[in-house]
Amino acid sequence: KDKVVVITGASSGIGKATTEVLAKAGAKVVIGARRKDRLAELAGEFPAGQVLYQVTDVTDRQSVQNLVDLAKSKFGRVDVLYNNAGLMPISQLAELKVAEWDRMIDVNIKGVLYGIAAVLPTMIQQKQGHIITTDSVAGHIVHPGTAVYAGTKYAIQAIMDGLRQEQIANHIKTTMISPGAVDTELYSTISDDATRAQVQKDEKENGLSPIDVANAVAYAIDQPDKVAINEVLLRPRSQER
Ligand code: NJP
Repeated sequence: KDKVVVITGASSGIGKATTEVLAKAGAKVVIGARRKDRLAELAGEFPAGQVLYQVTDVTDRQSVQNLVDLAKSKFGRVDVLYNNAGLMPISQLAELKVAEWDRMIDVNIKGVLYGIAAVLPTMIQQKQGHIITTDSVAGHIVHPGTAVYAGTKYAIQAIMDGLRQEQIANHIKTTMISPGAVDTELYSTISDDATRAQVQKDEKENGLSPIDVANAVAYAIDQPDKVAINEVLLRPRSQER
């Protein structure tokens, strides 16, 4: 209940909801994203000093390190890192939206690796820790248009399972949270107007609430020391694939 948790991508959607669920349960939470106003507003929902924020760009290794260092300097340790920041500018490969491919790789893969790099020495020294990442149903299934997005989430499956195996001796747990559609602002990163409108409509009408996903994160964190929840895959009941 009094764990120290660092969350990236906490300015909206799943990261914001997770901050609220964990802080209400008593955790000390250090939140990062690029939009300062959103972070400040979220931190302001809680007693002073319980939720700290820092503007963070996960594509910048030093920026992620600074976020983790803030948690260490204010609270003395880091129990959980939740690598949640991500984007989903989906398109067919033949459209050659190469800048968007680069961006997804930078945020969804390299951002997660920078989080791992920022926290791993501390967790190894503590001989205790928990690294969580928002993966996706797209880490298991690809559709036309989702090749690169799914590719980033498949990559995270490999990285997180490698991390799990390497860090068993140091008592570091790993969890992938893999949702289907969730009603968040993720659609806003899609550049094609018709696709963006369709995804927004689907997520609003059929998607999980961000709180549903946050509850899965809390479940993984709340387990006894011996129990590692390595993945939670949750879909809206109506979602087929
Ligand atoms: O989306 P959204 P979600 N540096 O757009 C941040 C996965 N997922 O909550 O920087 C730092 O509301 C951005 O903050 P800001 C998805 O792949 C979702 O749905 O201020 N932060 C915001 O806080 C992703 O990994 C669905 O713009 C950066 C957050 O990321 C995770 O869920 C389904 C950043 C995005 O919040 C959270 O996304 C699924 C950067 N460079 C997986 N760039 C779904 N919604 O349906 C972005 O399977 N952020």
